[in-house]
Amino acid sequence: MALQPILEFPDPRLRTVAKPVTVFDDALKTLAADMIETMYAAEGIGLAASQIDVHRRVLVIDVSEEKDSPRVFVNPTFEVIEQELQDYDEGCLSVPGFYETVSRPRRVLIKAQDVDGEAFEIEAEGILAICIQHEIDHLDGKLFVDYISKLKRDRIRSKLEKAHRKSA
Ligand code: QAP
Ligand code: CO
Repeated sequence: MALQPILEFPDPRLRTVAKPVTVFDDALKTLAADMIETMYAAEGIGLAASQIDVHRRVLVIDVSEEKDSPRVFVNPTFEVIEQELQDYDEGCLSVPGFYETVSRPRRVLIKAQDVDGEAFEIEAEGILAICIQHEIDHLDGKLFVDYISKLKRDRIRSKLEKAHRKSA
């Protein structure tokens, strides 16, 4: 297993639309394991393959208290089952240090495959519903900062660009 570097906003590679997974092989299992390791090391609750520059439709999530229940979603999609929105102060491992309120549907039906290609569905609400929608956005090249004002987004962009210049 190997820790992978996480791309940070405004890296243009984060705008890539990920392609569906069609082959459920050992390379996919290694990718999922690397993503889980990388998510835990960064103290995140969710990570999309796009964030480690792999443009395939894979994401990992662990919203458990004990951080002992990683879940892998391959080719995930969702349907809204309750139009009601919930606000949450979202963060992102690709936008470190910044949190902004985003509104998303409160309850969703998630359809995905596991690492063996087995299809499954789960109903999600609360933080899991928010997290899965946030991570599927990554697979479509979208970031939570796309939902806030351009003024706030540009401010975050310039602060992160400055931090990247300093650490380069
Ligand atoms: C996405 O986000 C998410 O800024 C996952 O300095 C966000 O794991 C799902 C993190 C909100 C549900 C609700 C962010 C860690 C982690 C940071 C994350 C940071 C360190 C973000
Ligand atoms: Co994110």
